[in-house]
Amino acid sequence: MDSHGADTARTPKARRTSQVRSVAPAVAVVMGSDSDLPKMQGCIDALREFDLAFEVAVISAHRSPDLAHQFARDAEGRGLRVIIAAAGGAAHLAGVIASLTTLPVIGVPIASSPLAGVDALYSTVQMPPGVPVATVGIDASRNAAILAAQILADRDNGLRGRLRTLKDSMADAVTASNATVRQKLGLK
Ligand code: RP5
Repeated sequence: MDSHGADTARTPKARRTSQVRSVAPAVAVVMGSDSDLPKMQGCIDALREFDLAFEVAVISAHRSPDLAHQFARDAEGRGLRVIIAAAGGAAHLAGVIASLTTLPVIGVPIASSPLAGVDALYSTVQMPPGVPVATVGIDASRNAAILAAQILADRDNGLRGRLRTLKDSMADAVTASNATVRQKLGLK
C-alpha cells in the first residue's frame, strides 16, 4: 500500500482506480435548485481555499425525493464525512438528509422566496429532538464551509493550520480597523 492506501501491487488500471477512490471527497455540497448556486459560491470558494476535496449536486427533497433518499443513504458508504445542504423556501433538504444518515449535516437556509430566507431558516433549524442539523445563518454559505473544515480538522493538522491562519487574519483585520477608527476620531 502507498501512503494514500492504494494497492501498488495491482495493475496500473486498478491502481488508478484505487488512487481515485483514495481522494474521494470528504464534503458534499447539495442544493435544492441550480438557482441556489450563486448563494453557494462562497461555500465552494472557501472549500477550495481550504484545499478540501468536495462534490456538488442539485437534489430536491420535494421535486426529486427518491434521489434525496438515495444520496443520503449512500453518503457514508461513499466516504463522505460532512454534508452541506442548502435550500430556500420550505427548506427540507438538510432535514431529510439528516434523518437518513449518521454524518453531520450543515444546513444553509437560502433567501429565495418572498419571506427572504426566514422560512428556510426556520424549516432548517427547527428539527425534532434526535435529528440535528447544524444550521448557519441565512445565505451564510461560507460559514458552512468553515464549519465543515473545523469538523474535518480533527484528523488533519494541515487543515487545522489553515483554519488558524484564517482566525489570525481576521484578528489582524479587526486590529487594523480599530487603529483606523481611532485615527479618524483623533484618538490616541
Ligand atoms: C427551493 O426552492 C430551492 O432550494 C430554491 O431556493 C427555491 C427555488 O427553486 P427554483 O424554483 O428556482 O428551482 O427548493
